[in-house]
Amino acid sequence: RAEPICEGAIVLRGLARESGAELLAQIERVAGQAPFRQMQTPGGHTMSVAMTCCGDWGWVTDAKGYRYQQQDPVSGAPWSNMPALFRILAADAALKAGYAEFEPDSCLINRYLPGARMGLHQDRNEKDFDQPIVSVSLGTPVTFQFGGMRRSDRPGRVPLEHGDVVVWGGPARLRYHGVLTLKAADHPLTGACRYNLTFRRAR
Ligand code: MD3
Ligand code: FE
Repeated sequence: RAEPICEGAIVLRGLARESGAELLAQIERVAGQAPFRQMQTPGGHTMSVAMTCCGDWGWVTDAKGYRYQQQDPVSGAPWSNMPALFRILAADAALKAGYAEFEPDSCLINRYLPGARMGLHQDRNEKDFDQPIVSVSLGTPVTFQFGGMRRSDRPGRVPLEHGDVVVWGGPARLRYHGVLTLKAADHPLTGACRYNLTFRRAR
């Protein structure tokens, strides 16, 4: 059920599985307000992953850089509220990993189609690195990569499936990580898609 990945990181296998259908219904609601879009990196590349956000602060990237902001840059409107189910799931996972009272103010929703990937990077746009990050995988399986504190550290691999939840904190919080290219597959709830919910305390 709970598998340590490295110091400070733990996978809670299947924790979100039974809420999968309701989580997907909420993703559709959020995407109705702020449709999935492939954003531009500061280097001018289009991300292969499509993203949307909910909560007080949404993570965005464009030519000006990576940042959190309260308005959707596409519509200018605020992001939609974080669904109660999202907040409860994130807090429950964090508690199980030893972090009491995790109150995320940001949920980034990543959508991977076959061929999409996320290269090794650090999550460092948040204010307080003592706050953990909770990640929920839905849909088709993928191989997750976690490296060290330097991009050049050779990464380890963890398979992540529908319903798996990972909590990263403490000494793992600033590790490099990424997602290998999504393979073609079929999931009864999502078809060919993989979704990842990333819960963070931005401010
Ligand atoms: C390991 N997303 O959006 S979240 C991201 O599956 C991102 O979409 C991945 O990385 C995805 O930034 C995985 C898992 C994650 C998040 C933060 C971490 C892993 C982490 C911070 C440190 C180490
Ligand atoms: Fe990340």
